[in-house]
Formats: sequence, structure tokens, C-alpha cells
Amino acid sequence: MDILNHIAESLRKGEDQRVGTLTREAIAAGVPAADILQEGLIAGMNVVGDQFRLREIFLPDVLLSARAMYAGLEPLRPHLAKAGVPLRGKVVIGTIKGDLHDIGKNLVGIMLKGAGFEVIDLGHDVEPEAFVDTAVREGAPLIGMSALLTTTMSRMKEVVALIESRGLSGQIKTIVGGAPLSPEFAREIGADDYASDGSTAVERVKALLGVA
Ligand code: B1M
Repeated sequence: MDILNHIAESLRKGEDQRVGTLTREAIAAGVPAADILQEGLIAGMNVVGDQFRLREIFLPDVLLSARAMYAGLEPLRPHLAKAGVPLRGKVVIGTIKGDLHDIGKNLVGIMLKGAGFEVIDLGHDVEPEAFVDTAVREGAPLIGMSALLTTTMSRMKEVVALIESRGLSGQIKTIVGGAPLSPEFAREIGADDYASDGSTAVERVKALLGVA
């Protein structure tokens, strides 16, 4: 079994220390950070999601795997985010109210920081008002929202509605993402854009803010 399969398998088993060690070994062996992320950590987490859906494992197991995911992301962080890129503008991000899933949102934040954006991360379970209030206070022209639950994704439209009702349309743009979302959903709620993963998010944010 190669090291990426080992990482995926250890993450599935919730072995956080092992995932951290294997990730560091993979980095030292010169395995590209993007491969460690996609074929190791995310591949393992996808298996966890499938097993959870099929009720082969339960919530405490998923929590252990989430902890292992963070143990792998920690050493990977500086390799995902390229150092020394000039600041390109402020972005407010967070996971929408009612939703505690933050791994994907954090990854998007890492990639945006790596691309030179100043990222204000409001965390998870974020009130719609908090997104807009923070963007106004910080002078941030973009809000990025994440949702992993079909029950919480609809709350994103409250943020878009607040931007409109406060007369901020055009001044503050929105981008949404998360596993249950789609470009159609983004259009339906009036968001300015949708991204399926971290690197696409960087490209779409650059385009929305008109920076190279
Ligand atoms: Co939850 N959970 N969970 N969970 N969990 C899912 C999402 C689920 C699909 C599992 C399943 O049934 N197969 C299911 C949702 C079903 C649905 O809504 N239709 C589910 C459920 C049901 C639940 C609970 C309700 C379970 C319960 O209590 N009975 C509960 C809800 C709690 C709550 O939020 N209120 C719950 C809890 C949890 C944990 C706390 C145990 C844990 C989260 C820990 C944490 O995040 N700190 C957890 C986990 C880990 C998962 C799975 C297994 C993995 C999610 C993940 O981190 N993926 C997940 C199944 C799955 O997705 N396979 C599942 C890895 C991550 C890198 O991918 O988040 O998709 P992702 O992010 C991607 C893209 O989506 C995109 O880029 C990222 C990088 O590529 N992206 C963006 C994300 N945000 C973006 C924003 C952008 C752009 C792109 O722009 C701003």
C-alpha cells in the first residue's frame, strides 16, 4: 500500500497521530501537497462519508476522522498556501448558521490565503447578519459561505437578501460552496458565484474581484 492509501486508511480509522506522521513523511518524500490532500485526506474522508450514510459507522467515528483530518491538514497548511504572494483584498468566510461542518471551509480559507487574500474567518454556525456586518465593518468586498447540510444551505439566501435590503448589491459580492450545492442553487438564491473546491474558489474569487 502506498503512503497516500495509508493516509486515507488511517484517517478512516480515526488515527490522528498516525495521519499527522504519515502526512509529514509524505511531504518529506516530496509527494505534492495537492496529491496528499486529494488522494490521502479527502479520499479517506469520502469513505467515512459513505460508511456513515450506510450506517456502518456512527457520529463518534466521524468525529475521530475529522480530528485525524485536522492532524493531516496542520503540516500540509504551509505547503498548500504559497508564501510571499502579495495581498489581493479582503474576504469574509464562514459556515452558515446551523451548520458545524468546517473542514471544507477551512480548506477554502487556506487556499485563499495562499493566493494572497486577507481572510476573515467567522468560523461555523454563523448568523446571516454577522457575515454582512463584518463585511461592512472590515470593508471587505466579498463574502464566501459554506454549507454541508441540505437543511442549512437555504439559509445562505438570507445573506444575499440582507445585502440587497441594505443597498449593498454590487459593493459586496457572494460566493457559495459545499458538497450539496450546485451552480443552479447559487443562481436560484441570487449568489454571485459557486465553486466546487478550494482551487476553483480561488479562481472564481479572483474573477469576481477583478484581480489577476
Ligand atoms: Co456530517 N454530514 N453531520 N459531520 N459529515 C455529512 C455532510 C453527510 C453528507 C454524511 C452522510 O450522511 N453521508 C450528512 C449530510 C446529509 C444531508 O444534508 N443531505 C451529514 C450529517 C447528516 C450530519 C449530522 C446531521 C449527523 C447527526 O447529527 N445525525 C451532523 C450535523 C451537525 C451540524 O452541522 N449541525 C453532522 C456532524 C458531523 C461532524 C461534526 C461529526 C463532522 C464535521 C466535523 C467538522 O467539520 N469539524 C462531520 C463530517 C466530517 C461529515 C463528512 C463525513 C465529511 C465532511 C468533510 O469534512 N468533507 C460528510 C460526508 C461527506 O461530505 N462525504 C458529512 C471533506 C471536505 C474537504 O469536503 O466539506 O465538501 P467538503 O468541502 C469541499 C467542497 O465542498 C468545497 O471545497 C472543499 C474542498 O474541496 N467547499 C467550498 C466547501 N465549502 C466551500 C465554500 C466555497 C467554495 C467551495 O466558497 C465559499
